[in-house]
Amino acid sequence: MLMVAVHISNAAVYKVGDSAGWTTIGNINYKQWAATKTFQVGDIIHFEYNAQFHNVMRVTHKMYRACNVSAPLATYTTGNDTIHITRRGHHFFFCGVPGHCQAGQKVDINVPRNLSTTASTPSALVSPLVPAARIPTPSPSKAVTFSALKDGFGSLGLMAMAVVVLLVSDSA
Ligand SMILES: [Cu+2]
Repeated sequence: MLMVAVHISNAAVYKVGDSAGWTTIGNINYKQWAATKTFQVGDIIHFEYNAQFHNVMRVTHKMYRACNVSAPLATYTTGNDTIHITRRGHHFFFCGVPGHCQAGQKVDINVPRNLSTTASTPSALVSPLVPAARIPTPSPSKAVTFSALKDGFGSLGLMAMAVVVLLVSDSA
């Protein structure tokens, strides 16, 4: 449950093309646009465009490279589409109107697979040198140790430890 909260707090909304939006006008370099962003799971990709002239198709890498509009994985046509990023890896989109993909109206939203989602957490807390198995787990036989820990670290320290346990198990 804590992880969900962490992800929501880190989620961002990215408007593709920024103020220009999703268009063929102005030769916007969507590759450059995407390269300046650090996408994460939980983020929202917002395509804003004139639905009379454009659309959004999510496609495979092969279709993306070839601008092949014949079998999109998904098609969005409202002109105000929000797409939730729910997993890591590449997410390929282009405009399915003939000629638009070839003209550069295509974008690859890449959520790095090994990106730490804990950039805002002090690095000492997420050191990969601490194996998850060696973090003490509370059990009846260790109740004394555990309460001593609690007294030593205070509730904030315990919360931080809980976060570490969750993060380590998440990235494993
Ligand atoms: Cu278009």
